[in-house]
Amino acid sequence: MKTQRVTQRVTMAQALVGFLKNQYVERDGRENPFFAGTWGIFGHGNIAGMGQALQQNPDFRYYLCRNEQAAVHIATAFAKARNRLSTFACTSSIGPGATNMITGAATATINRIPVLLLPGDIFARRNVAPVLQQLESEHSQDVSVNDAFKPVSRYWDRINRPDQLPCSVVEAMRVLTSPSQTGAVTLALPQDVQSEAWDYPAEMFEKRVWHISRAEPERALVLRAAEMIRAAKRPVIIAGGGVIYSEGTGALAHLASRTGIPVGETQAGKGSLPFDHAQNLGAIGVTGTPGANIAAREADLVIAIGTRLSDFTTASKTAFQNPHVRFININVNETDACKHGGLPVIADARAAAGQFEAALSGYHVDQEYTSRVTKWKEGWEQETDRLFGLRHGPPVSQGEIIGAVSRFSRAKDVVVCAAGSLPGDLHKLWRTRQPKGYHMEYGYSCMGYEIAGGLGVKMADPSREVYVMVGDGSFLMMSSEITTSIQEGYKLNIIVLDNHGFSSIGGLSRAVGSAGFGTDYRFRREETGQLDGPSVPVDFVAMSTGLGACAVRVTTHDEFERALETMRRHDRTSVIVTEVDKEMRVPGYESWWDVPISEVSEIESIQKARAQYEQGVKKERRHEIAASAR
Ligand SMILES: Cc1ncc(C[n+]2csc(CCOP(=O)(O)OP(=O)(O)O)c2C)c(N)n1
Ligand SMILES: [Mg+2]
Repeated sequence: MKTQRVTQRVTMAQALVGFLKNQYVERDGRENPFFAGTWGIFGHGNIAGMGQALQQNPDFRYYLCRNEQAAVHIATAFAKARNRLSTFACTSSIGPGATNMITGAATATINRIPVLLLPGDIFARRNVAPVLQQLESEHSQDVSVNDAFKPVSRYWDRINRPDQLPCSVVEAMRVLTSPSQTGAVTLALPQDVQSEAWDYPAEMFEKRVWHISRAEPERALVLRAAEMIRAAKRPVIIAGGGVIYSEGTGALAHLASRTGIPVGETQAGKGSLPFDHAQNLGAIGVTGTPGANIAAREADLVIAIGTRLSDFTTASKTAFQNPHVRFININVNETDACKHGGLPVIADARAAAGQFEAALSGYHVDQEYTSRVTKWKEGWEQETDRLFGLRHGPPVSQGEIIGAVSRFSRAKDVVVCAAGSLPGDLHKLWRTRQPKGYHMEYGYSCMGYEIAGGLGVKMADPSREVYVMVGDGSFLMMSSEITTSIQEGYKLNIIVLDNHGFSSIGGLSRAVGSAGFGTDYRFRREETGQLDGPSVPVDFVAMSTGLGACAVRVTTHDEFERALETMRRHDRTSVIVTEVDKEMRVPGYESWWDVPISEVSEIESIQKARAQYEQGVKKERRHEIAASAR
């Protein structure tokens, strides 16, 4: 019997769009399209290829943004809010449009969030080179700016011939839908090839469903881990983003309640438990609560679930000071699972939490530990109330603004943030009531993520109010997607906390003995030649209204609360600008962060800071070579 191979003669770009719109994912029997469309900006490097393909596929929606970096942040935030079960593609022209996406790619990859990047590229045909915006190289015709995506992508390919596409898109989907490998995937699309036609196999355009697996933990390791836990006196759980992405928050809540093991949350893991869960000690690490950090310091066993154990979580490896501390790492990713010489349980967080609970039946931490956990929690609630209750200034304190938003927002609402002093304060203070209520990009802590990210979060679930909390520095870096939110009809609630510069890095500068050098937005003074004049005035209200939002400036706490009420009634993106007192900080609690200080300096404050620093470094531990779990 003869079988006829069915093909469709379409361009490479048309084939790509035709393929992408038919990709679905399924987890636990729930199925959805993987791509919600494409973000981008057209230029000569994609308008005739990708642009034309998108034009003839209106069911694969094209979204026009203001900055390609923002496009990637929108896609990343959307995917993070959807627990990595759907995302966007991002198309750009060649050259600057493409390289604008590199920061976004790094943000996505570091946070382990899937995004598909489709930068235009130089002619594969070569004969007309150098084309506009082409980076020429003397030693190779096969180099373009898109090579710079390689280290920040989990998969990278350049489609130099149309018939390469089928192999490449399948690899791209494999990586994007892999819980352990996911991140930015880059397919560089030479401008000429995008428009070239080929006879693509028709199967390429059929619906395809990618199963997203839940890796079960190995039985022997569960039993070994259970033995370690039963032998432990002071175990502590660290909950990372993996708990939330795997929808394992309920399973973790059971495990913690049944065993009494307290839980500290990382930035990505905040919301793993409701803030008032009896075992939730809140934030852990550099920006942690006293309870979580003391529990970590004394712990003889750390059960890390779905976390990369970054320096903010481990307080630069000073967080765990018990000389006998051992680690159990539950993670889909082998590298993470093997960190700190831990027992590597390579598994989905939800699957593993369930199995751990079963293997630990009858086990509970002792009464003394339980009452300490209760005391820590009570102490922390009081401290939070104190900071929320401050009636400082004006200028008001950042803590009381967080308090006002936290009280005003509903359980379902989402707070979005990324860089500056807000992430630390929010990590400590925000009272998360639902797993997706706290959206912090703190893998890359990328200034400029906030508003773009807020838009991605809103698109992921328009029924939730999104509160974007953003510093003046981040706002000045990238506020342009306010206009995009207006264009698309997605309302954002944006709160700009203006302290005329960098509270975070300014504070750090003081802590390292450098007196805030270069961290304030001030005029340059002729007498000193330095940026130590009066503050440079910026009208954030005018900026916001100029971009199409409603906006108001407030001064007092009461005005701020009233503005929140008014904001709720607005039907489009709305901005409240408030000055905050840079010096009225939320303190740090029982933690440390390694920021190396000049070993030699003429300045006395630096010498002092260095001496203190050397004491701090001495506390750093080398868990990875302790091999205690083996
Ligand atoms: C793109 C980018 N550039 C630089 C930094 C380093 N950085 C971290 S926080 C910060 C200052 C942020 O200022 P602002 O948004 O006003 O927040 P504040 O520190 O005042 O709370 C800087 C420069 C960064 N995280 N991201
Ligand atoms: Mg600031």
